[in-house]
Formats: sequence, structure tokens, C-alpha cells
Amino acid sequence: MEPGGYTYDEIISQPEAWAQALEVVQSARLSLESLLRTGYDQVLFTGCGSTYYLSLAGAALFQEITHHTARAVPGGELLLNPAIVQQDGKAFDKTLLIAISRSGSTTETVRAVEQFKRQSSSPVIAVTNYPDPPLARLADVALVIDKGQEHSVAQTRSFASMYVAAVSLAQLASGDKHAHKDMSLLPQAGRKLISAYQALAQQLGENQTFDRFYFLGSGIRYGLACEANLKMKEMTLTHSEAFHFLEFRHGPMSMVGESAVVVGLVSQKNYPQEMAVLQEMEAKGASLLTLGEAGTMVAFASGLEENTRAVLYLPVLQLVAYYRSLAKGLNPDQPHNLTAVVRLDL
Ligand code: F1P
Repeated sequence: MEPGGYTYDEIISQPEAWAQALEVVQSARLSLESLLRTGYDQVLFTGCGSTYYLSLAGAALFQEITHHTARAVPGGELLLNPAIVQQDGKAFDKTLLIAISRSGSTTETVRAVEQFKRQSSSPVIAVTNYPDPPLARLADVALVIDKGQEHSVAQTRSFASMYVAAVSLAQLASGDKHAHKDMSLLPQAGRKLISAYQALAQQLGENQTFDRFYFLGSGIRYGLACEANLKMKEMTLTHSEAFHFLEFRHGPMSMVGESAVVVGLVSQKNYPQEMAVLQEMEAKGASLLTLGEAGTMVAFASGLEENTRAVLYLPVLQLVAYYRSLAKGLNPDQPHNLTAVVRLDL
């Protein structure tokens, strides 16, 4: 396979994996609903690397639409510092754990779930792309999206498929019966988006005058900004960082100049405030890439709700990192220093 061949195929084919994610949640609906009815005080999302960022995005969305307390914690922190997420000193009596892992084998995530199950009889839902490894077997309900499986180390199709499953799960928990119909329009919106903006992603990705990227995202989009940032780091070895929109003014914008790209994962809800930050950065010399439903350089025009369509921020940003990686003579299929799964002797 030529350098980047796997990564390109995985990015372009991801709408099929989104569709399977929706089917998987639908077919597990009854068992999920009975777990969601068990009555819990908090939902904990956990994962590592990309799947920790997925946990950040999933927890924010879950809390916003169900009004239940939902938090994200890295697998390694849940394992080594569980007290930071335990309630009133009790173990996890009234906690629902949602463990996310492409491989289902990452040591910290698996060990953290094993420890959680030793400490409480609370339920565990796994979201993964591989059915056999430990995680799926440890869970009360395992949501397995095998079309998200990848050869590449950096997660693209896998992440997006698990994210769509997490959104669908949150919609189920909110009791919103209509959301599934809306979400079934996502794969087509994704295919349309990729063909409409692939050239723009290539043009930006291949522009070597840029040496730093900042990804701004707030609310349910912050975790996605962190993931887009990790793609840029993993695939292109570029200095990059993710921030909440308004946080960027409080110091980090000191780094902005002609060689910077500021990427905005713009919402409809706070469009004026978010665009104001981006316009200020453009005045300081930065180049912009704005993504959102409308009034942005990449416009989804999906007609979907804000909470339903956020996966649409990912494909173009994955492609920007892919094209930049190739332009720098790197191989996005095999990022420097990385392996597909981190296995530790803990
Ligand atoms: C987690 C992870 C990935 C990262 C790299 C190493 O894997 O940290 O997020 O990109 O591939 O592993 P997983 O638990 O989601 O399989």
C-alpha cells in the first residue's frame, strides 16, 4: 500500500461505519434502555488518547441532552486515581460506566473497567470496534462497530463510528424518539461533505507556510477539537493545540501570526461570539478554517440538529492532517513513535 493508502480509504469510507453504528445501537435498544433505567447519579465515560477525547465529547453531549451528571476521565486516571471521580467517598454505587476503546485491549482502559467491576455492581457499556478483546467481554452491553476497524494507527473511521454510537446512546437515554430518524441522514450528509470539501482540505493541508494549528471548539465540540488536534500531531508532527473558543484569548493567542492556522468548530448557538474570536485572530495574521452548519468555509447544510450532526466536523479535519502528512513526506498510516494499541505491564 502506498504511504497513506490505508488512512485515505478509512477517512473516505467512514459514513458506512457511521451507518453501522446507528444500526448497532438500535439493535441493542432494549438492553440499553433497561440499563439506562437502573437509576444512576452519574455517567462516567472513559478511554485513552483519541477515545479519551471521544469521552470528553460524549460526556458533554450526554449531560446536555439528558441533564444527568456525565463526566470524562482518562482510563489511566480511573485506574490510578479513582477517588477523583467517586461520589461522597462511595465506590461507584450509582455510576454508569461507558468505556470506549477502538481495540478493546488498551491496558489502562481494561484494567480500569476490571477495577470498577471489583468495586461495584454498577453497569458497564462498552463502545468498541473489535468484538473479541477483553473490553467487550467485561461489559454488560457491548456496542461493537466492526466497520470501524482500521489498519492505520491514527484513529479516523473508528473514532467517528464510536462517536456516532455515543451520540445515538445519549439520544436514547434522553428519550428522544425522533432523533434516530434524523441521525439516519448523517451518512449521506457525510458523503456529500467529503466530496464537496476534499479539494479545500488538500489545498490547506499542502500549504507548507503554516507551522502551527490551533483547534477551537466549545461545549459538545471541545472533545472533537481535541481529537482533530491529536490527528494533526500524530499524522504530521506539527505543533498544535486545542482550546475552548473564549479561552484562546487568555494567553495562547500570543502564539498567533502569519504561520498559524486557527480552525474553528463553530456552533450555531454561539456563532457571533465564536466568529468574533476567529476574526480577531485573522486580524493578528492567522489563516482561518471555519466549519459549521452555515456561514462557514466548510458548511454542512445538513438540516440536522446541533446535537445530532457534530460528527460532520471530523472528515475534513482528518483530510487536512492526511494531506499535510504526505506533503511533509511522512506516512499517515504509521505515525512516528506510535503503535495501534498501548499495552503496559501495570
Ligand atoms: C487508544 C490509543 C489511540 C491512539 C493510539 C494508541 O486506543 O491511545 O487513541 O491513537 O492508537 O491507542 P484504543 O483504546 O481506542 O484502542
